[in-house]
Amino acid sequence: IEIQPVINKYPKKGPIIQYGTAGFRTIAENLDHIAFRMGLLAALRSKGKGSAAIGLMITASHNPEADNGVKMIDPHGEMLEQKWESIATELANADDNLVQEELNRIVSELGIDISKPAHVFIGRDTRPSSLHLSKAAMDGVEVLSGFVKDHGVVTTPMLHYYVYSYNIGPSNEISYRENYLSRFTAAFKALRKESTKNVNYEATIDFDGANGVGAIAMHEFVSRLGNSLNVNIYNSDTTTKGKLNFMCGADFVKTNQKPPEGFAIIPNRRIVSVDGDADRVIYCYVDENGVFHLLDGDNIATLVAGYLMDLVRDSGLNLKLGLVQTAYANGNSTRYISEKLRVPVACACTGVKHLHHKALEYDIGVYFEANGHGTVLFSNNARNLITQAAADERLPDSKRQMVIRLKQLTELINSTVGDAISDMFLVETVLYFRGWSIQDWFSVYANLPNRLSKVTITDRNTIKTADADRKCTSPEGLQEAIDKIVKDYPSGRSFVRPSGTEDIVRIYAEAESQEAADELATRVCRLVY
Ligand code: 16G
Ligand code: ZN
Repeated sequence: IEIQPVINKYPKKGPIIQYGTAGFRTIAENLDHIAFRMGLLAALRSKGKGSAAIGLMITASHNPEADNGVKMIDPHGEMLEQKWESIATELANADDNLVQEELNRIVSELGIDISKPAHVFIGRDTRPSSLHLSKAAMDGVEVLSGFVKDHGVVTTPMLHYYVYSYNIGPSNEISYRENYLSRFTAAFKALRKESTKNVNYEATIDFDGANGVGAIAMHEFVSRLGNSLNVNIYNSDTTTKGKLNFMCGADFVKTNQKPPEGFAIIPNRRIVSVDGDADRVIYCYVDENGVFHLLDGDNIATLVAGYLMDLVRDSGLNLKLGLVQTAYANGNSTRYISEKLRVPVACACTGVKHLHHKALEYDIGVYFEANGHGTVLFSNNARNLITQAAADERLPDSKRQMVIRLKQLTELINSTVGDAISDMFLVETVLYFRGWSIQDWFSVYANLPNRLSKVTITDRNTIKTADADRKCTSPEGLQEAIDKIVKDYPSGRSFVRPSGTEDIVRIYAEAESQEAADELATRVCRLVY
């Protein structure tokens, strides 16, 4: 294959770049060649995977509008296999005249049969640069004679779900989009048919779409929801330049501990914020005294895992349930879920792929990062047991009802990856069955005050961690020094890790008061600096 002329259309630009925690991410101007080369690589990956569809998503998620990114989605709708991350990094950084050679090397080393057809699904967020980058990616696929399916503007989890749907079986007549929208609305509505003691629950939310694709998707859901949930959609301006993720969205709310701007806040009303590609969700509210309250991924995790634990128990099914968190999970959430609710908790490294992987160890694996990214995985064993029990007429009604509810929940959840909208439906469902207002949910446990800081050092890779980011193994002595400081703070905890997405080191600290958490963070920052 002679592709040099096309390679030359997308000359390499910018500094060396790595396939990071969530793909390549940098300022949009430096991504043309990356998008193109990822098109090439996705085509090869598809050929090597028996022509299964591979996804390419153009997004920089919660990051500023001027950034963009490319990430690859594997056949089951999951993140790219780790071994391929370094292959992607090498291809992305190869000099223009060495790209062809690099491709040949990948083909021969991995024994890829390039005569096989390739299928690549491409999606993009609403960033001004995304259309252009998606075209570059398509060019890459097509130059290797791959078939492109351009899904246009979609949320990241939509594309993950499309890839998964295509690869699990014959695609049905209705479109991927319609299939996605109708599956989750149907499950949500079915769950609402059961009446409950929904004493404090009110079926109205204010939705903050971060002026991104989440707002577009939500508009489409709302037209299908009927009166099962009243969703007021705000921050849905996806065309005015500069508005994406600006003063709104899940990352803004979580990082600044403030409600989103862009609409009038109604006291005690649930506000649901998603990020720029709608794979994260954060709840918050402002009470009647004007005090802001945040319900982040930890709160969602405990809500969901606690409820699923009850269903498993009440249904009598023998299923092992567990929750996976990261080191950033608030210590009180971990204590509450493991000690009060008796749900086993595991800790994984930061980044969805690590949590996802760990969650596969359970029959029902719930995973959430504090930043609002997460989902629930059901093992095949769990799905089979639930389906069998749901059809078992000998089961007493009370148990059967719980089994059926579990089954409906498996249909409500997008297990391929964290999906802000599917997660929101899940939270709304649990609150509905619990009969809880957002204050009821908030008062379940109190977060320990915490501080997340960052410092820039010459080479962040000198910092190495183990034990799911909780221990620092290099430079020597740093961990001992941290331990020594932490001893000064009751309930204190602190750890440092190099960011996987920015050239900085992150420092997390929690303690019994905000002052103490701040002070602890500052002292640990000084150790790193
Ligand atoms: C990426 C990850 C997110 C993680 C964050 C950590 C995915 C899809 N996204 O956004 O899960 O929390 O990176 O960023 O994996 P950091 O390494 O800069 O702290
Ligand atoms: Zn995102």
